Amino acid sequence: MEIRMWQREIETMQRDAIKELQLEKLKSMVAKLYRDVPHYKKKFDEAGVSPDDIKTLSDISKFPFTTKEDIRVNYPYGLFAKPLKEIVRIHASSGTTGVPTVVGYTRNDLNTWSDLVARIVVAAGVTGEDIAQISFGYGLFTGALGLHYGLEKIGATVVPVSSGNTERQINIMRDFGSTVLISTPTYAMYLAETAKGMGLEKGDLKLKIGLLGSEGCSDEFRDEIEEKFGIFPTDNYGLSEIMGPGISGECVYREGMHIAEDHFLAEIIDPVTEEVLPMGSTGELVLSSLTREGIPLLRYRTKDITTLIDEPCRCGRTHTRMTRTLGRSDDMLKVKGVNVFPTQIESAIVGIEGIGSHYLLILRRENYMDNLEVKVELVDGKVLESYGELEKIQMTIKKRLLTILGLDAKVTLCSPMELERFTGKAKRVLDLRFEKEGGR
Ligand code: DLL
Repeated sequence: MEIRMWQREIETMQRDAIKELQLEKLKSMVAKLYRDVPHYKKKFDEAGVSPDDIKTLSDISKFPFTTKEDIRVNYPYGLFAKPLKEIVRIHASSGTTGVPTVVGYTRNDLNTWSDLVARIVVAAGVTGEDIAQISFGYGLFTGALGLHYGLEKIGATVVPVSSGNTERQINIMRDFGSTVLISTPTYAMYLAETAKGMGLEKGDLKLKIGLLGSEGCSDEFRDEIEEKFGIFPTDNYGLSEIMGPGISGECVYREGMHIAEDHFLAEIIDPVTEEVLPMGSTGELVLSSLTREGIPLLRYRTKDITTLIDEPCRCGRTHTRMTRTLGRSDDMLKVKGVNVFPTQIESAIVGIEGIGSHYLLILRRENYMDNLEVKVELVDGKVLESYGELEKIQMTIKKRLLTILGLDAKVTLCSPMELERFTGKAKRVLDLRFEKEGGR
């Protein structure tokens, strides 16, 4: 099979050459941050480090981390390394708490960004012949516009539908002959259900590939999308602070997401001790910008838990890969002493016969103990009338959670389509532990 690549020479560079390139760029980036961004000058001075301290790549560990909070306290433009005159695009991530994190792109940043997105879409198997339906929300969110320009760059036909209006999405998909879907995995699942509800069979749509990113999902959830929609789903990762989509993406072998190492330096740290972990360890991904002009960040703590893979991939690409993320360190649930990520619960329940793929995890504190309720939908609402059947399904789920994760949870089965659907990133955890009595 011929493996297509967008920038073959860079994507297949020898590892030594990549590291050499990274060191050279890191040195000039650290010098630039010290010179142009007062926040970094202050932080470096406080930590007693200077640009001259970067002699090898691992010297980066002497430098302080950057967090979302650093971006927030510098709201809106305090961390920009270029005057606004040179900034040609602003994006922002609302987050769940208060002040948005604002990021700026220079013209060069936008060119780099579209090349990096072009790399991941080509890696996923998209070509200039494809019709790509973008079902991410257009706006300050980086997902839609990020994918948009990368797909246009490779010559695909872009259909910028944006998110929502789900039946209309399906009509467009059918009438325009969309072959690639760009959305979150959650929305892809919702679209698949809607298509089925509208009486469409797999063959009625021309969809082939799903570029599903912006949130994690389990392999089981993804297999269900593949099965229901008849598409080949691939994962791609990014975050607005660093660039948006295009930081890493899977190739057709789906054995980890290729990180664009000529633009980003990746480290894995222990999220608690903040110590850098050796290659192959699982921990928090920390990313440094090597080329960003608008808002370069050094050692940005992503909170995403993953593992780096150093060996070249079967596809011939040589840049380090990251495994699909397990979740965010701040999403980890602690239930009666068991630490668990929502995706692990998803893995254990999706695919069980008789239940759907949407779920809600509700945490409550009762008698000073954390209790977890797992709400899942039945595929067939009639089961609700048969107590015996209901109990059987409930027990299967309970047992799986206990044997696979050691988790003792209350399982509630609901009618089909009862749980909320999402057109972007899903919110599957409802934490009521710190609410006053009388809350839901
Ligand atoms: O979600 C950028 C993006 C858009 C990536 C479209 C891919 C496709 P933010 O809204 O800033 O940016 O959210 C970033 O989302 O730190 C992860 O926790 C999560 N995330 C993004 N992609 C993935 C993924 C975009 N493939 C935050 N798997 C990140 C798991 C992901 N989590």
